[in-house]
Amino acid sequence: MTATVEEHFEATVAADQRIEPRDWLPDAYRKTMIRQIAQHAHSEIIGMQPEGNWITRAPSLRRKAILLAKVQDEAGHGLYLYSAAETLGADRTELTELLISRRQKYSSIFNYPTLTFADVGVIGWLVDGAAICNQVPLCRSSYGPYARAMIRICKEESFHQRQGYELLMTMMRGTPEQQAMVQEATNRFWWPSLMMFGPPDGDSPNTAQSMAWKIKRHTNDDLRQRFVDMSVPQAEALGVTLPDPLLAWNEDRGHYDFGPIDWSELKRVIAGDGPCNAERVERRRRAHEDGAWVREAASVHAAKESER
Ligand code: FAQ
Repeated sequence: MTATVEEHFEATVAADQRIEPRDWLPDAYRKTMIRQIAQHAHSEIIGMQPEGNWITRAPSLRRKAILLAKVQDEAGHGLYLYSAAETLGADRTELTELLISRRQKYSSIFNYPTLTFADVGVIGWLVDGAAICNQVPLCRSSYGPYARAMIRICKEESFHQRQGYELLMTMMRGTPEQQAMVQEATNRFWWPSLMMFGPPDGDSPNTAQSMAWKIKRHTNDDLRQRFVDMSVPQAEALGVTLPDPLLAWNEDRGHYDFGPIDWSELKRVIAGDGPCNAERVERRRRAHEDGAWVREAASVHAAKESER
């Protein structure tokens, strides 16, 4: 007896194989996948802005070249992810419209300002560190084009994390003022980095279904704990203090305990009321409008080419 398309889908997920664009998939799976990939793509594109703020003010040619390369990688990740969303039938122009009209989300972390050059290092260390922690398991996500995109993206994120950590190591070997800048940037980014993993499991409406479909491989809280465990020894090696007096090794659990997260702050930032939400979206909208002539010219050129 031949399997129905539904049975084929269920069997593929159960066998830990990949769902591909040509396969039948439930509407709700498609919707969830488009939502997650689009939010991820938007995060990469909006995520260029906080660090982009420092390209013209990098303290040396070497730091400028590194930062330029990193921000370009983020653009590449965004485009790569929009392509993955297109394999599900999403339209890239529509996704951009949804972003700039604030009907689709992007990561809360990019709504915080970058006040000093130490922020560039701390974003690499903590924000890219959190991104890697979250995204390495997504290399085994059930949707093939997304899982494959994650492999390449994670390789580049590892370079991003290292460049941030190396920058901070250099600053920590510098003057007391430079050391203070690193500590102050760490203080500002620590809690928002923990929020990147999403709401606590009990308040995460999407986790159960996404885990059942093997879109997500771990819960938000599990990944957050993994990130804390990973970051504490890195902070010690660096010589900075993480801004949490309750952070302590728990022998019984085999993990670090940490203090309560201010979930009202995450809710506020996701709802659009973070320190830089308006500025980030407005800048993206302006860039999209300024680029309209390029898209028009490219379409006219493509039409002429196909006529020939
Ligand atoms: N910010 O039910 P859940 C990067 C939303 S890394 C904003 O738990 P889910 C690299 C969530 O979407 C950052 N919204 O949802 C880089 C959902 O919204 P809904 C991007 C958040 O999907 C580094 C609602 O709350 N990484 O860009 C946040 O199961 C440096 C309920 O939450 C990814 O996107 C948040 N922090 O789990 C670039 C990774 N948390 O239903 C530049 C892929 C939750 O209203 C510089 N995504 N929400 O649409 C994921 O792994 C998941 O989507 C989670 C959320 C874990 C983010």
